[in-house]
Amino acid sequence: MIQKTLTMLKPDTMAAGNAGKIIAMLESEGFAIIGMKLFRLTAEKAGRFYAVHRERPFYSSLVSFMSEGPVIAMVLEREDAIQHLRKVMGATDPAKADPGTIRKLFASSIEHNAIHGSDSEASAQFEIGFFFSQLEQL
Ligand code: 3AN
Repeated sequence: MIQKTLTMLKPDTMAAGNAGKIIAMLESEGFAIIGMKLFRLTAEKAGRFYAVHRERPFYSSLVSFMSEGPVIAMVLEREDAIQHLRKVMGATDPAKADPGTIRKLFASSIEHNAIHGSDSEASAQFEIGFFFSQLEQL
């Protein structure tokens, strides 16, 4: 099934100058980029984006990390986009990520883990709508 998913290149990726390499990997995996924006999240907006993690011990640290520098958000389209992006990203903790995955190659810790990808149809819908209007997607 052709699906859309939301990815974000996190502030660690932008600071390290790895955005281009990660975008090239996503394109070579067959994802079409159908929406793209570069911006800096406010702490308030990062907090709303990660509201599902509100009760987790790492929430405030995550919110401050995600608002410390620019991010690139993209809407990606592909067969089985949600699951395939999760596979290409690798495990949340780069120490547990498979060789060749984005997080194995570019993440430095479980928090500074380079890239975000929606984890379900419901979260993809919420996250795409959070950043992109209908008019901003092909
Ligand atoms: P994923 O990004 O693989 O979907 P989630 O949804 O469990 O992982 O976590 C969202 C984000 O919260 C992660 N990308 C990571 O930046 C941060 N995070 C998750 N678990 C931890 C943790 N144990 N300590 C610090 N940060 C964490």
